[in-house]
Amino acid sequence: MSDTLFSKIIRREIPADIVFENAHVVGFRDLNPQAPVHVLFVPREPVPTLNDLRHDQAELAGQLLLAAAHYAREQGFAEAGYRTVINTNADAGQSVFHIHLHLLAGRTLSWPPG
Ligand code: DGP
Repeated sequence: MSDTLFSKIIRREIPADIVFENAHVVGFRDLNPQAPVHVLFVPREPVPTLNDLRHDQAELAGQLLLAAAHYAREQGFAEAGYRTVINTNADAGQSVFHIHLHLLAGRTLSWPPG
């Protein structure tokens, strides 16, 4: 499996503002934030896209969601609300092929998204 920018962030080979870490997931601030809070939650295991996630990796998806919810509670915006997004491939604008969950918060988020 190819190495990604996000694997390098996880290994601390390139800098990032890491705000969450556990055995399964690392969370760091997006370089190009789309909301006052914009954190990317990335599994340590480098799955390229949601299409590549296997059934035996189902726990990985759960860990991403649980990490985001934990962070939202810890930071105090869980009740106000937040959005979680996984972009997959070209039509969704995926640019880094290491699956990641965007967490956006800190403003009212419109729907439908662009
Ligand atoms: P996506 O479009 O879903 O693949 O989102 C990739 C996000 O990654 C995008 O919002 C910008 C962010 N990003 C790209 N390069 C870097 C980087 O080097 N550091 C950080 N912190 N974020 C990055």
